[in-house]
Amino acid sequence: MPGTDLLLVNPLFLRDDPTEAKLMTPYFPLGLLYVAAVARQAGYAVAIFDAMFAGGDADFVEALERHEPRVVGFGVLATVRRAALRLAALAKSHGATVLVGGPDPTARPDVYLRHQVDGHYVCDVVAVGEAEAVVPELLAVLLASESPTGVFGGIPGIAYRDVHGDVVENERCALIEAIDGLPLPARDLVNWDPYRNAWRARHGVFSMSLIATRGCPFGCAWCQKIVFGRSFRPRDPVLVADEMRHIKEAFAPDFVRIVDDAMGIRKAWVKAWRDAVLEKDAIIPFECLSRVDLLDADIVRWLKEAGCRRIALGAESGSQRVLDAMAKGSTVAQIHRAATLCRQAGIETYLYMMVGYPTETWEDLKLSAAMLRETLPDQFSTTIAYPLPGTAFHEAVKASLPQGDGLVPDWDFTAENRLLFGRGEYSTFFYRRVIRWFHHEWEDAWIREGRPVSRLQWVKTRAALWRDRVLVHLLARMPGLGAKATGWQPEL
Ligand code: B12
Repeated sequence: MPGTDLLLVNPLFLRDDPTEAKLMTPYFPLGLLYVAAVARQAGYAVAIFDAMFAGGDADFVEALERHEPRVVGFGVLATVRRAALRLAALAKSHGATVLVGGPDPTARPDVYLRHQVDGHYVCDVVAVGEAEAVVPELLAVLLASESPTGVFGGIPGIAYRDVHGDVVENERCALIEAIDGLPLPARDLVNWDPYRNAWRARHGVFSMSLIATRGCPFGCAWCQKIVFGRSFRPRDPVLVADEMRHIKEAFAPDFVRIVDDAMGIRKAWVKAWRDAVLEKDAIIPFECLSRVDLLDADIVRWLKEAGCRRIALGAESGSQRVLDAMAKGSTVAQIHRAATLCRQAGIETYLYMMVGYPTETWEDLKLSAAMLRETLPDQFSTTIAYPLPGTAFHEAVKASLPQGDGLVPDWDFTAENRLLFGRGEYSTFFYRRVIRWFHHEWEDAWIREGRPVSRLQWVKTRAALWRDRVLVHLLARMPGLGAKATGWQPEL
């Protein structure tokens, strides 16, 4: 499609991200599909370059040559910033105007706007926050001008360099209240075959994503709410059911991930949505995220009736003291209760755990391990706390850093948070061992609960558990071990 107005890019190369490649649960980012949909609705020719299964940068160059886009737009999370900036330089060298958006550029537009390759800037403009409000107007201006300099003055919701090269952030657009008026994500622009194949080969099911409500009013100190704010904006539950019906007919996924920050914020909404899904025969087995303090027997039952197979819960820690330090607003008792409610309803639980949050001690980690043994989630994952800009956690970490060394933590790979902002007692190495230890405690607890395993597997798990127990106990007594090994990366 030569002469494409807007080429939208998902810059996540699975081949370059060992964590994502191992998980193999690829989702095409919904945000980009919303941007594509509004741009198309406004009459622009839109195409997509998806790095997910691409072989490398040469594929992107080929896409640039095929589409000859006037504007190239990147949707960026912190984990793919490097790749996005690398591809942005290629887009620029092909004469395109470069637009970036998504949570990371929203949180730190200056990092993108100041980034140079061979003395040339690679990003022209950042869309800050929810981009549906700004993209049509911005495209009109960009496509009407020869050069992207000096044309941004009156456009809200963007950041750019002014004629002096200074970064300017215009007033933000208000959060979109009329979200039911937005077009459906432009899923038809994506080639789903490699997604379907990868999912089915690894997991036996193909999963797609959708969003039913935007935002979360809770205030966890580490959560970056830079795009949706502390808002809660549910879509009309009937329209969500319509979208599910459409997805079912058009793409036939075996599973859906509802990416809302927290299901169950408004109880009546869940009931209305469950009714609509049943009425429209729109059931697709799904998983969603929630908070342990939001679930009750009604909500869990309605979710089950609407097709829910798994609920991911932000448990984070088995220590009330740590939960309070995170401003989590929930209790350890509620974690136990939520796990029991889900089990009784026949819904799997997936717990998100976090280690390394400031003030966490060895005693707290032991409480987390015990909580995993007692609640027995069907799955769980543990991340090492990472301070995202725009969060209270980030502010606290920044304040505790030695001033003036010009170095900040960086995040090259998902969950491989090599941060580890020299604030705590323990090193990344220690926390990585803790993560393995948690895993073996949990595995052992399941075996004791009666999960059938071979004799060999049982011996292996016991051996790994005792090795990890000894190791983490020893490391816990040697604070600082390995701390220097992680180091700091200069800011891009
Ligand atoms: C679903 C989800 C996932 C899924 C799927 C991601 C995907 N590819 O779809 C999975 C589980 C894989 C995942 C993984 C991770 N995630 Co995640 N995830 C989410 C979640 C819950 C929803 C994302 C979503 O679809 N939102 C709905 C869309 C409509 O919103 P949006 O993406 O923000 O898009 C809007 C704007 O940002 C903007 N926009 C977006 N793209 C573009 C592009 C252009 C050109 C423009 C102009 C505008 C624009 O306009 C969009 C429409 O309004 C968000 C939280 C949230 N509320 O958004 C976290 C979130 C995006 N994830 C986050 C994190 C930290 C991660 C992980 C690093 C976690 C980890 N430790 O492993 C990994 C990284 C994965 C990777 N390598 O890329 C952070 C991002 C922080 C950051 N600054 O980068 C978030 C914000 C959570 C949080 N509150 O802290 N995630």
